[in-house]
Amino acid sequence: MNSEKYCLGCGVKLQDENVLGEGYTTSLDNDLCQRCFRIKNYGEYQTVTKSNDEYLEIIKGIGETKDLVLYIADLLNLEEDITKIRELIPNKMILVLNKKDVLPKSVKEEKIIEYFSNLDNPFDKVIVISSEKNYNIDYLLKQIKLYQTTNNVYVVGHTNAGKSTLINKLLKNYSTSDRELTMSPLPSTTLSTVKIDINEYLTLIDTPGLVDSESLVNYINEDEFKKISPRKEIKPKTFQVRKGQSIIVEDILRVDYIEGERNSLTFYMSNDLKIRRISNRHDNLKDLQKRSYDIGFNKDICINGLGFIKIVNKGTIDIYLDSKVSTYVRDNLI
Ligand SMILES: Nc1nc2c(ncn2[C@@H]2O[C@H](COP(=O)(O)OP(=O)(O)OP(=O)(O)O)[C@@H](O)[C@H]2O)c(=O)[nH]1
Ligand SMILES: [Mg+2]
Repeated sequence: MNSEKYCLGCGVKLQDENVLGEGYTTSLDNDLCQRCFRIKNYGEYQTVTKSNDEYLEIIKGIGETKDLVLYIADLLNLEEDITKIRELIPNKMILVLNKKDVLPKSVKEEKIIEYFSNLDNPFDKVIVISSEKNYNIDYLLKQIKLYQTTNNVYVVGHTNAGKSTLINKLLKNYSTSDRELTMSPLPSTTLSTVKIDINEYLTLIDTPGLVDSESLVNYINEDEFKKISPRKEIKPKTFQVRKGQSIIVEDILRVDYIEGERNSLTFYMSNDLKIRRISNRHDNLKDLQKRSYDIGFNKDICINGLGFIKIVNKGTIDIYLDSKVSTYVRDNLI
C-alpha cells in the first residue's frame, strides 16, 4: 500500500509493496523506512542514487518563502561557488561552516569568518560550528532567533555537510522530543524535506543535499571512503619541496612541483591517508588526468572530497587525479 506517511528519519514516503523501492518498510505501522532502520540500528549503509532535480525544486520552493535559510558547508571541502545559493534564492541566509573539529585547533575562527565576509555576495552572517562536538551551537541558536522571520527555518547545503547532524544536535539541546533524523557518512541520506519542531517558536526543515558529482566520494570504494573521511582533528603534513620533487597521496593524487623557488606544501587531509614523497623518476599515478597550475603566493589547491593543499610560494604545480573530480585554487583559507 502507498501511504500518506513519511519516514521520520529521511522524509521519504513510506510504502510496503516494493522491497527494492525507496521508502520500503515491512509494515506501515513503522515510523522509519527500512534503510533508515538499518542505518540507525546496524550502522549498515545503503547508497541511494539521487538526481538533483528534487534539490532544485526544493530550493525554488524555499525562494518563494521569506523564511531564514541556514546554508551548511563542510569546512574541509568547501565548494568553489559557495555563494551560488545566493543567486538561486533571495532569502536571508546564515552560512554555517561545520566540522570545525577536523581542522587543527590552532586555526583561528576569526580568520575563517573574515575570509567569507570578503565575498562578493556575502551571507547575512557567518558562523563556524561543530555539530558533532557541540561547538558554537548555543551561539547559532541565538543568531537563528535574531534572523528568523517566521517559525520556519530551512537547512540546506551539499549532501554530507552535516545538516541532519546539526538538527539532531539542536533537538537534543533544546527540545524534549526524542526524535532523531537519520545521519550517515554516505551521501544522500536525507531523501525529502522533513519538518522538525524544536520548540513553539522554531521549526527546522531538513532537506536532501545537493549531490556533487565532481566529488571524489563518488569514485572510490567503501574502504577508501573511510580513509578519506576524517573523524578526528587533522594533523597537517608539511613538505618542503624543491622543483622536480613529487608527493603522492595513496593512489589517489600525485603532486609534482615543477617550477619555482623552494616551497612549502601542507596537506589538510584525513590522518588515515598515506602521504609521502616519491622519487620523481617514478611514474606513479601519471596515468591519471594531469592539471597544471601556475599559482601565486599563499594559495590553496582544493581537491573536491579529499581536502586541500596549502602552498606558500608561487610556482608551477602539476597534479594527477581522476578526471571526474574537480579542483580549484583559492587564497589560503587558514
Ligand atoms: N567531524 C565531524 N563530522 C560531522 C560533523 N557533522 C556531521 N558530521 C558527519 O558528516 C556525515 C554526514 O552527516 P549528515 O548529517 O548525514 O549530513 P547531511 O548534510 O544531512 O547529508 P544528506 O542527508 O546526505 O544531505 C556523518 O558521517 C556525520 O557524522 C561535525 O561537526 N564534525
Ligand atoms: Mg541529511
